[in-house]
Amino acid sequence: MPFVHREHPELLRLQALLGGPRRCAIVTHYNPDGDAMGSSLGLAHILRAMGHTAQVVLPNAPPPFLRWMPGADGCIAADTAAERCRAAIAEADIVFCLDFNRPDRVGVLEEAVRAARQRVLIDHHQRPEIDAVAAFSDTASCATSQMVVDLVEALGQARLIGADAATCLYTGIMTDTGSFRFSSTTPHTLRVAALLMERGAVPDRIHAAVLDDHTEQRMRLMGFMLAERMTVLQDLGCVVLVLRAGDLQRFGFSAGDTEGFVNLGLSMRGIRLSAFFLERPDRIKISLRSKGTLPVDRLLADHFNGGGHVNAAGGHCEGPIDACVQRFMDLLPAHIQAHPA
Ligand SMILES: [Mn+2]
Repeated sequence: MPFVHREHPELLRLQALLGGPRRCAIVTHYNPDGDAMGSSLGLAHILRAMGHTAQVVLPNAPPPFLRWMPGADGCIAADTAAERCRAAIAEADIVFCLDFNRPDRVGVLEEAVRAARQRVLIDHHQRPEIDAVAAFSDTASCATSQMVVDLVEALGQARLIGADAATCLYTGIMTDTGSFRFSSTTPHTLRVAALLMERGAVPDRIHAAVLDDHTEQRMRLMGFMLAERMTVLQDLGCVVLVLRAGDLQRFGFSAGDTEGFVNLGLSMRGIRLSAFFLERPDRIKISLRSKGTLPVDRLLADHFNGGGHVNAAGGHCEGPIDACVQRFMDLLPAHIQAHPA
Protein backbone atom coordinates (compact mmCIF):
# COMPACT_ATOMS: atom_id res chain seq x y z
CA MET A 1 0.00 0.00 0.00
CA PRO A 2 1.16 3.56 -0.59
CA PHE A 3 2.22 5.17 2.72
CA VAL A 4 0.26 8.34 2.06
CA HIS A 5 -3.28 9.11 0.88
CA ARG A 6 -4.82 12.14 -0.78
CA GLU A 7 -6.30 13.71 2.38
CA HIS A 8 -3.22 13.21 4.56
CA PRO A 9 -2.79 16.53 6.47
CA GLU A 10 0.94 16.69 5.73
CA LEU A 11 0.21 16.14 2.06
CA LEU A 12 -2.26 19.02 2.02
CA ARG A 13 0.44 21.20 3.59
CA LEU A 14 2.96 20.14 0.94
CA GLN A 15 0.38 20.82 -1.76
CA ALA A 16 -0.08 24.35 -0.39
CA LEU A 17 3.70 24.88 -0.20
CA LEU A 18 3.99 23.98 -3.88
CA GLY A 19 1.06 26.23 -4.84
CA GLY A 20 3.22 28.54 -6.97
CA PRO A 21 6.65 28.26 -8.60
CA ARG A 22 9.19 27.68 -5.81
CA ARG A 23 12.95 27.58 -5.51
CA CYS A 24 13.70 24.15 -4.11
CA ALA A 25 16.89 22.67 -2.74
CA ILE A 26 17.10 18.92 -2.12
CA VAL A 27 19.60 17.72 0.47
CA THR A 28 20.49 14.12 1.24
CA HIS A 29 22.86 12.30 3.57
CA TYR A 30 26.66 12.14 3.71
CA ASN A 31 28.15 9.38 1.52
CA PRO A 32 25.04 9.32 -0.66
CA ASP A 33 23.91 5.81 -1.68
CA GLY A 34 21.64 4.74 -4.52
CA ASP A 35 18.46 5.67 -2.67
CA ALA A 36 19.83 9.05 -1.52
CA MET A 37 20.80 9.89 -5.09
CA GLY A 38 17.76 8.24 -6.67
CA SER A 39 15.16 9.92 -4.46
CA SER A 40 16.88 13.33 -4.67
CA LEU A 41 17.41 13.32 -8.43
CA GLY A 42 14.01 11.73 -9.06
CA LEU A 43 12.24 14.40 -7.00
CA ALA A 44 14.30 17.15 -8.70
CA HIS A 45 13.17 16.00 -12.16
CA ILE A 46 9.54 15.92 -11.02
CA LEU A 47 9.66 19.32 -9.26
CA ARG A 48 11.08 20.85 -12.45
CA ALA A 49 8.30 19.23 -14.49
CA MET A 50 5.86 20.88 -12.04
CA GLY A 51 7.36 24.30 -12.84
CA HIS A 52 9.66 24.73 -9.83
CA THR A 53 13.42 25.04 -9.80
CA ALA A 54 15.33 22.32 -7.98
CA GLN A 55 18.99 22.02 -7.01
CA VAL A 56 20.33 18.80 -5.52
CA VAL A 57 22.89 19.56 -2.79
CA LEU A 58 25.16 16.77 -1.53
CA PRO A 59 27.43 16.74 1.56
CA ASN A 60 30.00 14.92 -0.60
CA ALA A 61 30.27 13.43 -4.08
CA PRO A 62 28.59 10.10 -4.87
CA PRO A 63 30.66 6.96 -5.65
CA PRO A 64 31.52 6.31 -9.34
CA PHE A 65 28.80 3.63 -9.80
CA LEU A 66 26.10 6.28 -9.24
CA ARG A 67 27.55 9.08 -11.37
CA TRP A 68 25.79 7.95 -14.56
CA MET A 69 22.38 8.75 -13.10
CA PRO A 70 20.34 11.29 -15.10
CA GLY A 71 20.95 14.71 -13.55
CA ALA A 72 23.91 13.63 -11.41
CA ASP A 73 26.22 16.04 -13.22
CA GLY A 74 24.00 18.94 -12.11
CA CYS A 75 24.43 18.18 -8.38
CA ILE A 76 26.68 20.35 -6.23
CA ALA A 77 28.69 18.79 -3.39
CA ALA A 78 30.03 20.40 -0.23
CA ASP A 79 33.39 18.61 -0.39
CA THR A 80 34.29 20.69 -3.46
CA ALA A 81 31.84 23.64 -3.39
CA ALA A 82 30.75 24.21 0.24
CA GLU A 83 29.86 27.88 -0.17
CA ARG A 84 27.73 27.24 -3.27
CA CYS A 85 25.93 24.49 -1.37
CA ARG A 86 25.23 26.73 1.65
CA ALA A 87 24.01 29.50 -0.68
CA ALA A 88 21.65 27.14 -2.54
CA ILE A 89 20.13 26.04 0.78
CA ALA A 90 19.86 29.61 2.13
CA GLU A 91 18.21 30.91 -1.05
CA ALA A 92 15.67 28.08 -1.32
CA ASP A 93 12.01 28.62 -0.45
CA ILE A 94 11.79 24.94 0.47
CA VAL A 95 14.60 22.58 1.46
CA PHE A 96 13.65 18.93 0.95
CA CYS A 97 15.48 16.60 3.34
CA LEU A 98 15.60 13.17 1.72
CA ASP A 99 16.67 9.78 3.08
CA PHE A 100 18.08 10.97 6.43
CA ASN A 101 16.62 11.30 9.91
CA ARG A 102 18.97 13.61 11.85
CA PRO A 103 20.51 17.01 11.00
CA ASP A 104 24.04 15.72 11.69
CA ARG A 105 23.73 13.24 8.80
CA VAL A 106 24.49 16.03 6.31
CA GLY A 107 27.97 16.79 7.67
CA VAL A 108 29.20 20.32 7.07
CA LEU A 109 25.77 21.36 5.73
CA GLU A 110 24.10 20.83 9.13
CA GLU A 111 24.00 24.52 10.11
CA ALA A 112 22.72 25.58 6.69
CA VAL A 113 19.92 22.98 6.81
CA ARG A 114 18.97 23.99 10.38
CA ALA A 115 18.80 27.66 9.25
CA ALA A 116 16.73 26.93 6.11
CA ARG A 117 13.47 28.86 5.62
CA GLN A 118 11.34 25.71 5.66
CA ARG A 119 12.12 22.04 5.52
CA VAL A 120 10.13 19.14 4.11
CA LEU A 121 11.18 15.68 5.29
CA ILE A 122 10.80 12.51 3.22
CA ASP A 123 12.54 9.58 4.89
CA HIS A 124 12.22 5.94 5.93
CA HIS A 125 14.75 5.72 8.80
CA GLN A 126 13.80 5.13 12.44
CA ARG A 127 13.16 8.03 14.83
CA PRO A 128 13.27 11.12 12.59
CA GLU A 129 14.58 14.24 14.34
CA ILE A 130 14.20 16.78 11.53
CA ASP A 131 12.02 19.78 12.33
CA ALA A 132 9.87 20.17 9.19
CA VAL A 133 6.76 22.05 8.00
CA ALA A 134 5.67 18.83 6.34
CA ALA A 135 7.19 15.55 7.54
CA PHE A 136 6.77 12.26 5.71
CA SER A 137 8.35 9.45 7.67
CA ASP A 138 7.57 5.83 7.00
CA THR A 139 9.89 3.17 8.34
CA ALA A 140 7.88 0.48 6.55
CA SER A 141 8.82 1.87 3.13
CA CYS A 142 11.73 0.02 1.56
CA ALA A 143 13.22 3.19 0.10
CA THR A 144 12.79 6.94 0.16
CA SER A 145 12.52 6.68 -3.63
CA GLN A 146 9.35 4.61 -3.23
CA MET A 147 7.95 7.28 -0.87
CA VAL A 148 8.63 9.93 -3.53
CA VAL A 149 6.56 7.93 -6.05
CA ASP A 150 3.73 7.53 -3.49
CA LEU A 151 3.80 11.27 -2.75
CA VAL A 152 3.75 12.28 -6.39
CA GLU A 153 0.84 9.89 -7.00
CA ALA A 154 -1.07 11.24 -3.99
CA LEU A 155 -0.47 14.76 -5.31
CA GLY A 156 -2.10 13.65 -8.56
CA GLN A 157 1.10 14.36 -10.52
CA ALA A 158 2.20 10.85 -11.53
CA ARG A 159 1.95 11.79 -15.21
CA LEU A 160 4.98 14.06 -14.64
CA ILE A 161 7.27 11.08 -13.96
CA GLY A 162 9.38 10.95 -17.12
CA ALA A 163 12.15 8.54 -18.13
CA ASP A 164 14.88 10.39 -16.21
CA ALA A 165 12.88 10.53 -12.98
CA ALA A 166 11.78 6.91 -13.43
CA THR A 167 15.38 5.77 -13.94
CA CYS A 168 16.56 7.56 -10.78
CA LEU A 169 13.68 6.35 -8.61
CA TYR A 170 13.98 2.76 -9.84
CA THR A 171 17.71 2.88 -9.00
CA GLY A 172 16.91 4.02 -5.46
CA ILE A 173 14.39 1.25 -4.86
CA MET A 174 16.56 -1.41 -6.48
CA THR A 175 19.66 -0.50 -4.41
CA ASP A 176 17.86 -0.13 -1.03
CA THR A 177 16.08 -3.49 -1.50
CA GLY A 178 19.22 -5.36 -2.59
CA SER A 179 17.69 -5.86 -6.05
CA PHE A 180 14.19 -6.52 -4.65
CA ARG A 181 15.22 -9.29 -2.27
CA PHE A 182 15.19 -7.76 1.25
CA SER A 183 12.10 -8.33 3.40
CA SER A 184 11.22 -4.65 2.94
CA THR A 185 10.15 -5.53 -0.63
CA THR A 186 6.34 -5.68 -0.79
CA PRO A 187 3.78 -6.18 -3.56
CA HIS A 188 3.49 -2.39 -3.57
CA THR A 189 7.24 -2.12 -4.20
CA LEU A 190 6.93 -4.29 -7.29
CA ARG A 191 3.91 -2.29 -8.47
CA VAL A 192 5.90 0.93 -8.09
CA ALA A 193 8.81 -0.66 -9.97
CA ALA A 194 6.40 -1.71 -12.72
CA LEU A 195 5.07 1.84 -12.97
CA LEU A 196 8.63 3.18 -13.21
CA MET A 197 9.39 0.64 -15.94
CA GLU A 198 6.35 1.86 -17.85
CA ARG A 199 7.71 5.38 -17.49
CA GLY A 200 11.03 4.49 -19.08
CA ALA A 201 13.24 2.86 -16.45
CA VAL A 202 15.17 0.00 -18.09
CA PRO A 203 15.99 -2.59 -15.37
CA ASP A 204 18.76 -4.54 -17.11
CA ARG A 205 20.65 -1.35 -17.94
CA ILE A 206 20.21 0.06 -14.43
CA HIS A 207 21.28 -3.17 -12.70
CA ALA A 208 24.37 -3.42 -14.92
CA ALA A 209 25.31 0.25 -14.44
CA VAL A 210 25.11 -0.07 -10.64
CA LEU A 211 26.29 -3.62 -9.99
CA ASP A 212 28.73 -4.45 -12.79
CA ASP A 213 31.04 -1.49 -12.27
CA HIS A 214 33.68 -2.92 -9.92
CA THR A 215 37.37 -2.18 -10.27
CA GLU A 216 40.01 -4.89 -10.37
CA GLN A 217 41.32 -3.68 -6.99
CA ARG A 218 37.89 -4.18 -5.45
CA MET A 219 37.52 -7.68 -6.84
CA ARG A 220 40.93 -8.69 -5.46
CA LEU A 221 40.31 -7.04 -2.08
CA MET A 222 37.02 -8.95 -1.86
CA GLY A 223 38.71 -12.25 -2.61
CA PHE A 224 41.43 -11.55 -0.04
CA MET A 225 38.91 -10.62 2.63
CA LEU A 226 36.85 -13.80 2.11
CA ALA A 227 39.95 -15.98 2.14
CA GLU A 228 41.96 -14.36 4.93
CA ARG A 229 39.85 -11.96 6.97
CA MET A 230 36.59 -13.78 7.58
CA THR A 231 35.69 -15.36 10.92
CA VAL A 232 32.72 -17.74 10.85
CA LEU A 233 30.93 -18.27 14.17
CA GLN A 234 28.86 -21.23 13.04
CA ASP A 235 27.17 -21.80 16.43
CA LEU A 236 25.96 -18.21 16.59
CA GLY A 237 25.13 -17.98 12.90
CA CYS A 238 27.43 -14.98 12.54
CA VAL A 239 30.21 -13.88 10.20
CA VAL A 240 32.74 -11.20 11.11
CA LEU A 241 34.73 -9.53 8.35
CA VAL A 242 37.68 -7.29 9.22
CA LEU A 243 39.81 -5.15 6.92
CA ARG A 244 42.75 -3.31 8.48
CA ALA A 245 44.57 -0.26 7.13
CA GLY A 246 47.45 -2.43 5.89
CA ASP A 247 45.06 -4.64 3.89
CA LEU A 248 43.55 -1.59 2.21
CA GLN A 249 46.96 -0.23 1.35
CA ARG A 250 48.07 -3.55 -0.14
CA PHE A 251 45.11 -3.62 -2.55
CA GLY A 252 45.17 0.05 -3.55
CA PHE A 253 41.89 0.83 -1.78
CA SER A 254 39.86 3.82 -2.83
CA ALA A 255 36.64 5.06 -1.26
CA GLY A 256 33.63 2.89 -2.06
CA ASP A 257 35.67 -0.24 -2.82
CA THR A 258 34.17 -2.08 0.17
CA GLU A 259 30.58 -1.07 -0.62
CA GLY A 260 28.33 -4.09 -0.07
CA PHE A 261 31.07 -6.33 1.39
CA VAL A 262 29.02 -6.80 4.56
CA ASN A 263 26.28 -8.50 2.53
CA LEU A 264 28.67 -11.26 1.43
CA GLY A 265 28.58 -12.78 4.92
CA LEU A 266 24.81 -13.18 4.77
CA SER A 267 25.00 -15.27 1.60
CA MET A 268 26.51 -18.18 3.54
CA ARG A 269 24.35 -21.12 4.69
CA GLY A 270 23.11 -20.79 8.27
CA ILE A 271 24.26 -17.19 8.76
CA ARG A 272 21.81 -14.65 10.25
CA LEU A 273 24.19 -11.81 11.03
CA SER A 274 27.15 -10.37 9.15
CA ALA A 275 29.47 -7.77 10.65
CA PHE A 276 32.06 -5.78 8.73
CA PHE A 277 34.82 -3.75 10.41
CA LEU A 278 36.79 -1.28 8.29
CA GLU A 279 39.82 0.58 9.63
CA ARG A 280 39.84 4.16 8.33
CA PRO A 281 42.34 6.89 9.31
CA ASP A 282 39.96 8.62 11.73
CA ARG A 283 37.80 5.76 13.04
CA ILE A 284 36.74 2.15 12.80
CA LYS A 285 33.58 1.86 10.68
CA ILE A 286 31.15 -0.93 11.52
CA SER A 287 28.38 -2.27 9.27
CA LEU A 288 25.88 -4.91 10.34
CA ARG A 289 23.35 -6.84 8.30
CA SER A 290 20.92 -9.46 9.54
CA LYS A 291 18.09 -11.65 8.40
CA GLY A 292 14.54 -12.03 9.71
CA THR A 293 13.68 -10.81 13.18
CA LEU A 294 17.26 -10.40 14.41
CA PRO A 295 17.69 -6.63 14.99
CA VAL A 296 21.03 -4.89 14.58
CA ASP A 297 20.20 -1.20 14.95
CA ARG A 298 19.92 -1.12 18.77
CA LEU A 299 23.18 -3.01 19.20
CA LEU A 300 25.01 -0.28 17.31
CA ALA A 301 23.01 2.55 18.89
CA ASP A 302 23.79 1.25 22.39
CA HIS A 303 27.46 0.41 21.93
CA PHE A 304 28.93 1.81 18.71
CA ASN A 305 27.60 5.34 18.02
CA GLY A 306 25.29 4.20 15.29
CA GLY A 307 21.87 3.07 14.22
CA GLY A 308 19.81 2.49 11.10
CA HIS A 309 17.22 -0.10 10.23
CA VAL A 310 16.29 -3.37 11.93
CA ASN A 311 18.25 -5.50 9.40
CA ALA A 312 20.87 -2.97 8.26
CA ALA A 313 22.77 -0.54 10.43
CA GLY A 314 26.07 1.27 10.70
CA GLY A 315 28.21 2.69 13.48
CA HIS A 316 31.77 3.53 14.42
CA CYS A 317 34.23 3.42 17.29
CA GLU A 318 37.71 4.59 18.19
CA GLY A 319 40.56 2.21 17.52
CA PRO A 320 42.51 0.05 17.95
CA ILE A 321 40.51 -2.15 15.61
CA ASP A 322 41.25 -5.43 17.41
CA ALA A 323 39.83 -4.06 20.67
CA CYS A 324 36.78 -2.83 18.78
CA VAL A 325 36.19 -6.26 17.18
CA GLN A 326 36.73 -7.99 20.53
CA ARG A 327 34.18 -5.74 22.25
CA PHE A 328 31.68 -6.66 19.54
CA MET A 329 32.45 -10.39 19.84
CA ASP A 330 31.88 -10.17 23.60
CA LEU A 331 28.43 -8.65 23.08
CA LEU A 332 27.41 -11.08 20.37
CA PRO A 333 26.41 -14.29 22.25
CA ALA A 334 23.92 -12.53 24.54
CA HIS A 335 22.45 -10.59 21.61
CA ILE A 336 21.97 -13.74 19.52
CA GLN A 337 20.48 -15.66 22.44
CA ALA A 338 18.04 -12.83 23.10
CA HIS A 339 16.74 -13.17 19.53
CA PRO A 340 16.50 -16.87 18.67
CA ALA A 341 15.73 -17.83 15.09
MN1 LIG B 1 17.19 4.82 1.86
